Amino acid sequence: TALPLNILSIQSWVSYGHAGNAAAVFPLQRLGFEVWAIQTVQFSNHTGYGAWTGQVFPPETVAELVSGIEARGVLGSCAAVLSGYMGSEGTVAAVVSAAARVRAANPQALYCCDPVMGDVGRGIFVRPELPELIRAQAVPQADVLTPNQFELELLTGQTVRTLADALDAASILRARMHSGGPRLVLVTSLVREDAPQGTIETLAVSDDGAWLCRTPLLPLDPPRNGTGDAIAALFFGHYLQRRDVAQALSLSMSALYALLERTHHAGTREIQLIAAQDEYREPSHLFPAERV
Ligand code: PXL
Repeated sequence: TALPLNILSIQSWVSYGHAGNAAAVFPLQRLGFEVWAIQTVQFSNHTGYGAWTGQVFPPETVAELVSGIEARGVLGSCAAVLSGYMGSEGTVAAVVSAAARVRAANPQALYCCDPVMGDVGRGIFVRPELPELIRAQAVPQADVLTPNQFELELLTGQTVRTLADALDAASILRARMHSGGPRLVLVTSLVREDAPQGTIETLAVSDDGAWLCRTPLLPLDPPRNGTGDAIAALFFGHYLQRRDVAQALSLSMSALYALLERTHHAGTREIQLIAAQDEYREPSHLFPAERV
Protein backbone atom coordinates (compact mmCIF):
# COMPACT_ATOMS: atom_id res chain seq x y z
CA THR A 1 0.00 0.00 0.00
CA ALA A 2 1.15 3.52 -0.80
CA LEU A 3 2.63 5.66 1.93
CA PRO A 4 0.70 8.77 2.97
CA LEU A 5 1.67 12.03 1.26
CA ASN A 6 3.73 14.39 3.39
CA ILE A 7 2.72 18.03 3.61
CA LEU A 8 4.54 20.90 5.31
CA SER A 9 1.96 23.29 6.80
CA ILE A 10 3.23 26.67 8.03
CA GLN A 11 0.50 28.61 9.85
CA SER A 12 -0.60 30.02 13.18
CA TRP A 13 -1.45 27.89 16.20
CA VAL A 14 -4.24 28.59 18.66
CA SER A 15 -4.63 26.70 21.94
CA TYR A 16 -8.38 27.22 22.20
CA GLY A 17 -10.58 26.73 19.17
CA HIS A 18 -9.73 26.44 15.49
CA ALA A 19 -7.76 28.75 13.19
CA GLY A 20 -4.53 28.36 11.20
CA ASN A 21 -2.89 24.98 11.74
CA ALA A 22 -5.47 24.28 14.46
CA ALA A 23 -8.07 24.33 11.64
CA ALA A 24 -5.93 22.74 8.87
CA VAL A 25 -3.88 19.92 10.42
CA PHE A 26 -6.76 17.70 11.57
CA PRO A 27 -8.72 17.75 8.27
CA LEU A 28 -5.46 16.96 6.40
CA GLN A 29 -4.76 14.08 8.78
CA ARG A 30 -8.32 12.79 8.29
CA LEU A 31 -7.66 12.85 4.53
CA GLY A 32 -4.63 10.65 5.22
CA PHE A 33 -1.73 13.11 5.06
CA GLU A 34 1.33 13.11 7.26
CA VAL A 35 1.42 16.76 8.33
CA TRP A 36 4.70 18.45 9.23
CA ALA A 37 3.38 21.46 11.11
CA ILE A 38 5.33 24.65 11.77
CA GLN A 39 3.68 27.42 13.77
CA THR A 40 4.18 31.09 12.85
CA VAL A 41 2.54 32.26 16.09
CA GLN A 42 1.16 30.61 19.20
CA PHE A 43 -1.89 32.43 20.52
CA SER A 44 -4.45 31.49 23.16
CA ASN A 45 -7.26 31.93 20.59
CA HIS A 46 -7.85 33.47 17.16
CA THR A 47 -7.78 37.24 16.89
CA GLY A 48 -11.48 37.46 15.97
CA TYR A 49 -12.18 37.71 19.71
CA GLY A 50 -10.28 41.02 19.79
CA ALA A 51 -8.06 39.87 22.67
CA TRP A 52 -5.53 37.08 23.00
CA THR A 53 -2.27 36.09 24.70
CA GLY A 54 0.82 34.38 23.36
CA GLN A 55 3.69 35.03 20.97
CA VAL A 56 4.53 35.78 17.37
CA PHE A 57 7.52 33.52 16.69
CA PRO A 58 10.60 35.17 15.15
CA PRO A 59 10.86 34.35 11.40
CA GLU A 60 14.13 32.45 12.07
CA THR A 61 12.07 29.73 13.79
CA VAL A 62 10.57 28.68 10.45
CA ALA A 63 14.01 28.32 8.77
CA GLU A 64 15.41 26.59 11.87
CA LEU A 65 12.66 23.96 11.88
CA VAL A 66 12.93 23.40 8.11
CA SER A 67 16.71 22.88 8.59
CA GLY A 68 16.01 20.35 11.34
CA ILE A 69 13.63 18.42 9.07
CA GLU A 70 16.15 18.65 6.21
CA ALA A 71 18.79 17.12 8.51
CA ARG A 72 16.58 14.03 8.82
CA GLY A 73 17.08 13.58 5.05
CA VAL A 74 13.35 13.59 4.34
CA LEU A 75 12.74 16.89 2.53
CA GLY A 76 12.72 15.14 -0.86
CA SER A 77 9.66 13.16 0.27
CA CYS A 78 7.68 16.33 0.95
CA ALA A 79 4.86 16.52 -1.62
CA ALA A 80 3.54 19.95 -0.78
CA VAL A 81 3.79 23.13 1.24
CA LEU A 82 0.76 24.99 2.60
CA SER A 83 1.05 28.43 4.16
CA GLY A 84 -1.53 30.58 5.92
CA TYR A 85 -1.54 33.25 8.62
CA MET A 86 1.90 34.84 8.95
CA GLY A 87 2.61 36.65 12.19
CA SER A 88 5.22 39.14 11.08
CA GLU A 89 6.79 40.70 7.99
CA GLY A 90 9.86 38.44 8.10
CA THR A 91 7.67 35.33 8.12
CA VAL A 92 6.75 35.89 4.46
CA ALA A 93 10.36 35.55 3.28
CA ALA A 94 10.90 32.59 5.63
CA VAL A 95 7.86 30.77 4.23
CA VAL A 96 8.84 31.49 0.62
CA SER A 97 12.33 30.22 1.31
CA ALA A 98 10.92 27.07 2.95
CA ALA A 99 8.85 26.44 -0.19
CA ALA A 100 11.98 26.96 -2.32
CA ARG A 101 13.98 24.49 -0.21
CA VAL A 102 11.25 21.87 -0.53
CA ARG A 103 11.07 22.47 -4.30
CA ALA A 104 14.85 22.10 -4.56
CA ALA A 105 14.64 18.72 -2.80
CA ASN A 106 11.52 17.65 -4.73
CA PRO A 107 10.86 19.52 -8.00
CA GLN A 108 7.35 17.98 -8.14
CA ALA A 109 6.31 19.58 -4.84
CA LEU A 110 3.45 22.09 -5.00
CA TYR A 111 3.17 25.25 -2.90
CA CYS A 112 -0.29 26.45 -1.88
CA CYS A 113 -0.40 29.96 -0.44
CA ASP A 114 -3.53 31.00 1.42
CA PRO A 115 -2.99 34.79 1.30
CA VAL A 116 -4.55 35.45 4.71
CA MET A 117 -5.09 39.23 4.95
CA GLY A 118 -8.67 39.96 5.87
CA ASP A 119 -12.29 39.51 5.01
CA VAL A 120 -15.41 41.42 3.99
CA GLY A 121 -16.84 43.13 7.08
CA ARG A 122 -13.72 42.73 9.20
CA GLY A 123 -11.32 44.43 6.79
CA ILE A 124 -7.57 43.77 6.99
CA PHE A 125 -6.77 41.83 10.19
CA VAL A 126 -3.05 41.19 9.70
CA ARG A 127 -0.17 43.62 10.20
CA PRO A 128 -0.52 46.38 7.56
CA GLU A 129 2.77 45.54 5.79
CA LEU A 130 1.78 41.94 5.10
CA PRO A 131 -0.55 42.28 2.06
CA GLU A 132 2.15 43.96 -0.05
CA LEU A 133 4.80 41.42 1.03
CA ILE A 134 2.51 38.49 0.24
CA ARG A 135 1.70 40.03 -3.16
CA ALA A 136 5.35 40.69 -4.01
CA GLN A 137 7.05 37.63 -2.50
CA ALA A 138 4.62 34.74 -1.98
CA VAL A 139 2.31 35.00 -5.02
CA PRO A 140 5.16 34.57 -7.57
CA GLN A 141 6.16 31.28 -5.89
CA ALA A 142 2.65 29.86 -5.47
CA ASP A 143 1.21 26.99 -7.53
CA VAL A 144 -2.14 27.29 -5.79
CA LEU A 145 -3.65 30.47 -4.28
CA THR A 146 -6.81 30.53 -2.15
CA PRO A 147 -7.89 34.17 -1.66
CA ASN A 148 -11.34 35.04 -0.44
CA GLN A 149 -13.19 37.71 -2.43
CA PHE A 150 -11.77 40.50 -0.23
CA GLU A 151 -8.20 39.22 -0.63
CA LEU A 152 -8.67 38.80 -4.39
CA GLU A 153 -9.65 42.48 -4.62
CA LEU A 154 -6.75 43.54 -2.41
CA LEU A 155 -4.18 41.49 -4.37
CA THR A 156 -5.30 42.70 -7.79
CA GLY A 157 -6.72 46.16 -7.09
CA GLN A 158 -9.85 45.09 -8.99
CA THR A 159 -13.41 45.41 -7.74
CA VAL A 160 -15.28 42.10 -7.88
CA ARG A 161 -19.06 42.38 -8.25
CA THR A 162 -19.90 39.87 -10.98
CA LEU A 163 -18.71 36.47 -12.18
CA ALA A 164 -16.91 38.18 -15.07
CA ASP A 165 -15.09 40.44 -12.56
CA ALA A 166 -14.04 37.41 -10.51
CA LEU A 167 -12.76 35.57 -13.59
CA ASP A 168 -10.83 38.68 -14.72
CA ALA A 169 -9.21 39.17 -11.31
CA ALA A 170 -8.35 35.47 -11.08
CA SER A 171 -6.61 35.56 -14.46
CA ILE A 172 -4.62 38.66 -13.45
CA LEU A 173 -3.45 36.73 -10.41
CA ARG A 174 -2.72 33.54 -12.38
CA ALA A 175 -0.36 35.45 -14.66
CA ARG A 176 1.77 36.40 -11.63
CA MET A 177 2.04 32.88 -10.18
CA HIS A 178 4.80 30.28 -10.29
CA SER A 179 5.18 29.12 -13.89
CA GLY A 180 5.42 25.43 -14.58
CA GLY A 181 2.79 24.61 -11.97
CA PRO A 182 -1.01 24.37 -12.25
CA ARG A 183 -1.44 28.11 -11.47
CA LEU A 184 -4.66 27.29 -9.71
CA VAL A 185 -6.70 30.07 -8.07
CA LEU A 186 -9.52 29.26 -5.66
CA VAL A 187 -11.73 32.25 -4.88
CA THR A 188 -13.60 31.55 -1.65
CA SER A 189 -16.61 33.29 -0.05
CA LEU A 190 -17.68 34.72 -3.39
CA VAL A 191 -20.91 36.70 -3.06
CA ARG A 192 -21.70 38.38 -6.38
CA GLU A 193 -24.57 40.47 -7.72
CA ASP A 194 -25.40 38.02 -10.50
CA ALA A 195 -25.76 34.89 -8.33
CA PRO A 196 -28.98 33.51 -6.82
CA GLN A 197 -29.92 35.19 -3.50
CA GLY A 198 -29.02 33.30 -0.32
CA THR A 199 -26.05 31.48 -1.84
CA ILE A 200 -22.29 31.64 -1.50
CA GLU A 201 -19.86 30.29 -4.06
CA THR A 202 -16.31 29.08 -4.54
CA LEU A 203 -14.65 29.57 -7.93
CA ALA A 204 -11.70 27.50 -9.13
CA VAL A 205 -9.69 28.74 -12.12
CA SER A 206 -6.90 26.76 -13.78
CA ASP A 207 -5.35 26.22 -17.24
CA ASP A 208 -8.18 23.82 -18.03
CA GLY A 209 -10.95 26.31 -17.32
CA ALA A 210 -13.12 27.51 -14.46
CA TRP A 211 -15.60 25.78 -12.15
CA LEU A 212 -18.10 27.14 -9.67
CA CYS A 213 -19.54 25.36 -6.63
CA ARG A 214 -22.62 26.96 -5.02
CA THR A 215 -23.89 26.22 -1.51
CA PRO A 216 -26.62 27.80 0.63
CA LEU A 217 -25.42 30.82 2.62
CA LEU A 218 -25.63 30.08 6.34
CA PRO A 219 -25.90 32.98 8.83
CA LEU A 220 -22.43 34.54 9.24
CA ASP A 221 -23.17 35.93 12.69
CA PRO A 222 -21.11 35.16 14.71
CA PRO A 223 -18.34 35.09 12.09
CA ARG A 224 -16.84 31.65 11.58
CA ASN A 225 -13.13 32.31 11.95
CA GLY A 226 -10.92 29.48 10.74
CA THR A 227 -13.30 28.58 7.92
CA GLY A 228 -10.88 29.82 5.24
CA ASP A 229 -8.03 27.84 6.79
CA ALA A 230 -10.13 24.66 6.72
CA ILE A 231 -11.16 25.36 3.09
CA ALA A 232 -7.55 25.75 1.92
CA ALA A 233 -6.56 22.50 3.68
CA LEU A 234 -9.53 20.53 2.33
CA PHE A 235 -9.24 21.85 -1.23
CA PHE A 236 -5.45 21.47 -1.46
CA GLY A 237 -5.62 18.02 0.18
CA HIS A 238 -8.28 16.71 -2.22
CA TYR A 239 -6.43 18.29 -5.15
CA LEU A 240 -3.10 16.67 -4.19
CA GLN A 241 -4.81 13.27 -3.98
CA ARG A 242 -6.69 13.53 -7.31
CA ARG A 243 -5.14 16.32 -9.42
CA ASP A 244 -8.69 17.01 -10.58
CA VAL A 245 -9.85 20.58 -9.97
CA ALA A 246 -13.59 19.95 -10.35
CA GLN A 247 -13.58 16.96 -8.01
CA ALA A 248 -11.40 18.73 -5.44
CA LEU A 249 -13.75 21.73 -5.54
CA SER A 250 -16.92 19.66 -5.15
CA LEU A 251 -15.51 17.45 -2.38
CA SER A 252 -13.94 20.27 -0.38
CA MET A 253 -16.95 22.59 -0.53
CA SER A 254 -19.34 19.76 0.34
CA ALA A 255 -17.18 18.87 3.34
CA LEU A 256 -17.00 22.52 4.33
CA TYR A 257 -20.77 22.98 4.08
CA ALA A 258 -21.30 19.97 6.35
CA LEU A 259 -18.87 21.50 8.85
CA LEU A 260 -20.63 24.89 8.78
CA GLU A 261 -24.11 23.36 9.00
CA ARG A 262 -23.04 21.37 12.04
CA THR A 263 -21.54 24.51 13.58
CA HIS A 264 -24.74 26.44 12.87
CA HIS A 265 -26.87 23.80 14.59
CA ALA A 266 -24.49 23.59 17.54
CA GLY A 267 -24.67 27.37 17.87
CA THR A 268 -21.00 27.64 18.85
CA ARG A 269 -18.64 30.52 18.18
CA GLU A 270 -15.93 28.03 17.12
CA ILE A 271 -16.28 25.78 14.06
CA GLN A 272 -17.13 22.15 14.90
CA LEU A 273 -13.93 20.84 13.30
CA ILE A 274 -13.71 17.62 15.32
CA ALA A 275 -17.40 16.72 15.37
CA ALA A 276 -17.61 17.04 11.56
CA GLN A 277 -14.65 14.70 10.97
CA ASP A 278 -16.59 12.01 9.09
CA GLU A 279 -17.47 14.50 6.34
CA TYR A 280 -13.98 15.32 5.11
CA ARG A 281 -13.09 12.38 2.89
CA GLU A 282 -16.55 11.41 1.64
CA PRO A 283 -19.08 14.16 2.34
CA SER A 284 -22.63 12.87 2.91
CA HIS A 285 -24.13 15.38 0.47
CA LEU A 286 -22.24 16.38 -2.68
CA PHE A 287 -22.61 19.86 -4.13
CA PRO A 288 -21.55 19.72 -7.80
CA ALA A 289 -18.82 21.81 -9.41
CA GLU A 290 -20.12 23.32 -12.62
CA ARG A 291 -18.07 24.60 -15.51
CA VAL A 292 -18.38 28.34 -16.17
O1 PXL B 1 -8.46 32.49 9.87
C1 PXL B 1 -7.29 33.20 9.76
C2 PXL B 1 -6.57 33.30 11.08
C3 PXL B 1 -5.53 32.45 11.33
N1 PXL B 1 -4.83 32.48 12.49
C4 PXL B 1 -5.15 33.34 13.45
C5 PXL B 1 -6.20 34.23 13.27
C6 PXL B 1 -6.95 34.21 12.06
C7 PXL B 1 -8.07 35.11 11.85
O2 PXL B 1 -8.61 35.71 12.71
O3 PXL B 1 -6.52 35.09 14.23
C8 PXL B 1 -4.36 33.35 14.72
